[in-house]
Amino acid sequence: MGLSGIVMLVAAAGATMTPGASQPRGNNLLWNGTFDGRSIRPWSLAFEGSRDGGIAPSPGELCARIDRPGANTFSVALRQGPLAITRGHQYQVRFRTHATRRTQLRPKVSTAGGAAPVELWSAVVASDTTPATYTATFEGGLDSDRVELVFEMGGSLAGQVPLTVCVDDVELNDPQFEVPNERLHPVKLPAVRVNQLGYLPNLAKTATVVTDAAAPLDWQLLDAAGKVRATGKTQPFGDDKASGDVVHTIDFSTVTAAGKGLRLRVGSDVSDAFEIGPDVYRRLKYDALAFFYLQRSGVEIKMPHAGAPAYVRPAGHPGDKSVPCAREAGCNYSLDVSGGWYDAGDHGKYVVNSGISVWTLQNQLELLERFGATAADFGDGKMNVPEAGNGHPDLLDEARFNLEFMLRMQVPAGQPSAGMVHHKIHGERWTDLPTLPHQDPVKRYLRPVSTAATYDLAATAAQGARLWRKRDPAFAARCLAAAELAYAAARKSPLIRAEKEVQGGGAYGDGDVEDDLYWAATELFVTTGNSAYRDQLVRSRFHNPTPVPVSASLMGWDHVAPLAKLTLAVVPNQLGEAAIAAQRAELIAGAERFVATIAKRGYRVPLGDSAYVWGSNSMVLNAGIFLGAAYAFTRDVRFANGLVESMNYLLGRNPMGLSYVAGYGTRAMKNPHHRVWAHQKDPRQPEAPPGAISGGPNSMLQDPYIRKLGKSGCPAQTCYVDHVESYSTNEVAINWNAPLAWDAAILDDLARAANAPPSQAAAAKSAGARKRD
Ligand code: 9MR
Ligand code: 9MR
Repeated sequence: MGLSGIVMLVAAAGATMTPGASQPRGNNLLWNGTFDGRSIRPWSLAFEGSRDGGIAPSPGELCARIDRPGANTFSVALRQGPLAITRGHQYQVRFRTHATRRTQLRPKVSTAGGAAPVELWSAVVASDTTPATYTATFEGGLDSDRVELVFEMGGSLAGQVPLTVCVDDVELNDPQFEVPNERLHPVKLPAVRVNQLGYLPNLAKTATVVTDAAAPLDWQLLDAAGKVRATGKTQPFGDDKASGDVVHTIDFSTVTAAGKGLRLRVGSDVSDAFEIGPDVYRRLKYDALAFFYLQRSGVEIKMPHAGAPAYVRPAGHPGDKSVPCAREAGCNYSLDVSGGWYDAGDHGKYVVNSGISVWTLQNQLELLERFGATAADFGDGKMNVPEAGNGHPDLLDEARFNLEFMLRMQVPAGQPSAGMVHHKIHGERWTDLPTLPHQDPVKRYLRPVSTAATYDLAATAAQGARLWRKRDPAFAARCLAAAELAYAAARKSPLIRAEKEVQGGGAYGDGDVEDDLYWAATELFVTTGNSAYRDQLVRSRFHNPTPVPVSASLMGWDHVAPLAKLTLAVVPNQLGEAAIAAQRAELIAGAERFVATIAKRGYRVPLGDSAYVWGSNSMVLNAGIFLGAAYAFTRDVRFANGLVESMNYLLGRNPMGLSYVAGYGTRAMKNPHHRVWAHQKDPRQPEAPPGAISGGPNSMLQDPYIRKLGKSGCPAQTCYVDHVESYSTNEVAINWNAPLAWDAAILDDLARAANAPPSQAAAAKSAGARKRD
């Protein structure tokens, strides 16, 4: 099991535990120490081999049946973690135990993972047929949020097997532990989960009900007055691994009449209210973009563009007009890297993440212009931006605001790495929450150049060059020159990796730059028609994949091959009809896989059902881009419905019963990890603005706040908390809001009459929905 590393001791190991009655001292850090529910989560019980034992059914306690004790004491182990321990706090361990025959247990508190686990406390206690309560205290010897409590029961500890050992009422108490609010006030959710914003009349309408009923249940669709508008039967689905829920699904697609304040009822459970109507995504498609204005650096954020006075603020980081190289960057100039968007809840500006975000905004216009009916909705004067009235599409103006920042990150002529691009610019340490951008006291530096950042500037600027060619030829020429220079520089320095994580900024370490090269060559080819770029792109392993690799459907800041494919498939170019058709086919195959996955999930998401990554909501949104594009290429309504289902999940049809988009839905995200929208930490600051989307569930639980919530082993879709401190599950970011804008814009486009897909009623096999007059 690989646990034989060096164990450092920071407190007395083998300490004594007193049997006998005792009182809890302080608040309990542990979850489910009483083992009252159906599941032992967040505990886990492990044996050396899967046939060495198991859980012995015994309601209200945890009993381990040991058939074979294994070689080591830890060969049988019940554990809960990660837990957060604070140096100097006084901890008390309490639990009850009994066993079918005399045996021993070794409770222990130690850090988990890493090469050298640190043991904070342990003891060996006896257990037999007479239940006994044990108590011990110890002092927290270090600060760590990776600690676990383990009961070792194997190896030499075990008495004669087979035997059954039980524990119950397990507590790890700390008088100074601040019990998280989420724990003191758990939210009671409706069992019927819906898209809290609403549904488009001509597309699929589905919901999910949490119930362990075996047979189909009756559902009713209620209007705002409580009148039954439609009825039908649920479809039992069963255990849904990604959510941990047992569910049925509801299909009410045949209901096409518009209405507001609608609810779905199953038994006595009633869903949150929602709407059916063609305008459901009308406002969201703009609010998702308004996020970018609020993230602007270097300019005053003013009304009316700020949306509400609470978001008005002075220009952030005026010092970005002259930022020196960090020592590690190996240069000695300062650059004007002002402007651009702040990446996320932090005030770093990162070229790699800028690349995909700018591209997504620009691609939204490219796709709508060619396949949609609503490109003009993002034209001049249509968005709430200061550039409205300048004669150019507002969407391009917003993208340009960051593109211009990216251009400034390029190493100037005359320097040794001229043409390369600095990976990022950020402070030398993290600032506190909240910190207003104009009050940030931390020194900021240009970090070293990287090949990935250089290709990503090349790609995005090449795309910008074709979009601005007729609109602003001088700017277009500047973009193209920068792109070609960057491309050439990166070809000469193909292996400059991003530096590893340093204080005060995200890493955005992109291990493989082959996809970035493919993307840059592709954008340059589509913009210029130059055969040298074509020769490069067709050579890429990402261009002609055999067999269809994940790269076809995996899209993110470090997986940019799909961006190239989307460009080839959307923007007219000279690659040749057959080759373009092949790229479309690959994107469509990716979308087909998402459609197939959706059908296998209780909450109908296009994601796997085990681990969800940091920013998982963007995986859903980027799957939406595949689905939306596949619909544009094929007009096959299954793809449009796949996009709808993806959005349903994000807008409330999920096990958290939460809309991850602020301002949209009855229970919407409010408290993102953000240095301005930190209302939860400082009531003078605003909550998240409408249209900002959270990164969402992250199975790795990579921040201390979520680690206090007893979430270890959480079903993927529940590894989340709407709390300002939870930066690994509840931050916002430009590369997450960009696909939200894209998806919402395409959905709104689908809803417009001129472009409406065939009626859902004809396309879908209805699951028992029956309309009433
Ligand atoms: O606030 C930072 C957030 O924007 C990043 O996504 C995250 C991971 O890089 O780091 C956050 O900063 C935390 C830092 O990593 C550790 N100390 C606490 C910081 C919270 O503000
Ligand atoms: O989105 C990024 C995610 O894929 C990484 O796993 C995570 C940790 O490196 O960082 C995320 O990006 C953050 C960045 O490093 C700093 N600004 C906030 C970003 C979103 O949390």
